[in-house]
Amino acid sequence: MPLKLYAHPFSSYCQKVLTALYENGTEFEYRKLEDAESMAELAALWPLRRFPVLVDGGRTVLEASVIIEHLHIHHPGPTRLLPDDPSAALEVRMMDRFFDNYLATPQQKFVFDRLRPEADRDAYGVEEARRALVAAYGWLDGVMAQREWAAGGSFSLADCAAAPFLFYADWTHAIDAKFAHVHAYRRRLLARASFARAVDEARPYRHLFPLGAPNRD
Ligand SMILES: N[C@@H](CCC(=O)N[C@@H](CS)C(=O)NCC(=O)O)C(=O)O
Repeated sequence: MPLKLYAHPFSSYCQKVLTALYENGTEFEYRKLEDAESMAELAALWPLRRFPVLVDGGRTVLEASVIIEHLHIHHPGPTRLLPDDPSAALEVRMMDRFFDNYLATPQQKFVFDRLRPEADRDAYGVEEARRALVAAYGWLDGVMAQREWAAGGSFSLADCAAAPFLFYADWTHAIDAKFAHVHAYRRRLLARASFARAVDEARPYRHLFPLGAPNRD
């Protein structure tokens, strides 16, 4: 039975999983959430309706990081997205948590705020998110001064997370030019074939970006 992925091409968390799937040429059935039928199936699987969701046989797997861990265990390929060494794997998971919690979460705050009715917007919360993003860019710049990929020398789960979150974070609150290591890392991620494919598949949806997609990348 093929893997089924419920996802939307423009979603950052979906691109995180798509990057992992493309990295290893893993076959799957793409249940695109722009189709009402796929959305109804997603709602039946996961009432919170957040995506991506993976179905592998009788098992429903939630959360992008856990989906990638599932792929690593049950559908491994040439790119080992988690190292065998438990201590090295901890570094990958720590960086993955950094990208989810301190890049994706504040970045989504801007986007979700813009989607609210104007009277319900949260200027204070958005300013907090902006400060968090700037602090995260600064911390990451120091880390990436020494590394090619997020957790060291090889592409991993953490890079699958970094790629879409840095991509959209720079659109949302531009990464200052002084963070040259973050910019160089973002360029390496954009040049990686697996992520470049996810970006290309999402091009037709750029008009959906509520903050106005810049004409680049
Ligand atoms: N913690 C979830 C987050 C997933 C998430 O936030 N997905 C967004 C799309 S990028 C979503 O489902 N948005 C729809 C909504 O919030 O209703 C994960 O790691 O997969």
